[in-house]
Amino acid sequence: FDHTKVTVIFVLGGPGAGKGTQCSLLVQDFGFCHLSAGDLLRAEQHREGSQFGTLIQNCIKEGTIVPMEVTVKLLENAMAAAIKEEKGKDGWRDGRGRFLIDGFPRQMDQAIKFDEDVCLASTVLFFSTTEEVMLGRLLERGKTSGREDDNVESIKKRFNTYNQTTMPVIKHYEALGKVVQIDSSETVEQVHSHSKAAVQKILD
Ligand code: UP5
Ligand code: MG
Repeated sequence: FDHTKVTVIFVLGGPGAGKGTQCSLLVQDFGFCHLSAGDLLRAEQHREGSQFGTLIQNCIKEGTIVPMEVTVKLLENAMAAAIKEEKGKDGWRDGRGRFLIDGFPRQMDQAIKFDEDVCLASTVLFFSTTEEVMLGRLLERGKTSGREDDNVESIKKRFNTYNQTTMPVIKHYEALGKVVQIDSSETVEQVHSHSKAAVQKILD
């Protein structure tokens, strides 16, 4: 696809910060195509004939990062498919495709590869709150989510990877002046009103 004809916003923040929840609301406001790297990996894990099923399952349970080639390829394919489908529809406005890329990049090598091979993101929406809040939300969700990583052991490992590996990515984009930080400790509606205003500013 034509890389100059897409607007990409990365959505980052710790496990359970509310990335997916806020992305869904922003899709309703602005008609983005929302791609969650974690959701794409979980779909690939369960796809019949995938050679990466076991690898992905192990990484997700251990809270470690799946090798970047796998994730970048899944995102690139999903973007190309969306562009093919969406032209003329909501995610496609003024000749541009708009993407919210949720939960990616979470390691520096992924960020560099995506920048080089796919396109540059215009902004990073960074949802931040405390580990206490995130833990509470994930344990609550774990009662019904069926996610293999919504248990205390996996959550602690996810926090660790987030602090060690993903925070440096956020710092990198911060140095480039691309980060908009939003406190996601408040209610879904309150966080949404801040997110909506921030995205409106980006698109203006
Ligand atoms: N909730 C949300 N907002 C709330 C609010 N304001 N007040 C009260 N409750 C709120 O929300 C989590 C829960 O909290 C929900 O029950 C929600 O209702 C409630 P959600 O919006 O789902 O939060 P999110 O930030 O999306 O949390 P998620 O668990 O999806 O974050 P992770 O970043 O941990 O998960 P992800 O799916 O992105 O990645 C999973 C794994 O995949 C990673 O650990 C890694 O192993 C792998 N991965 C890679 O290897 N590479 C990648 O590039 C991406 C992922
Ligand atoms: Mg999510």
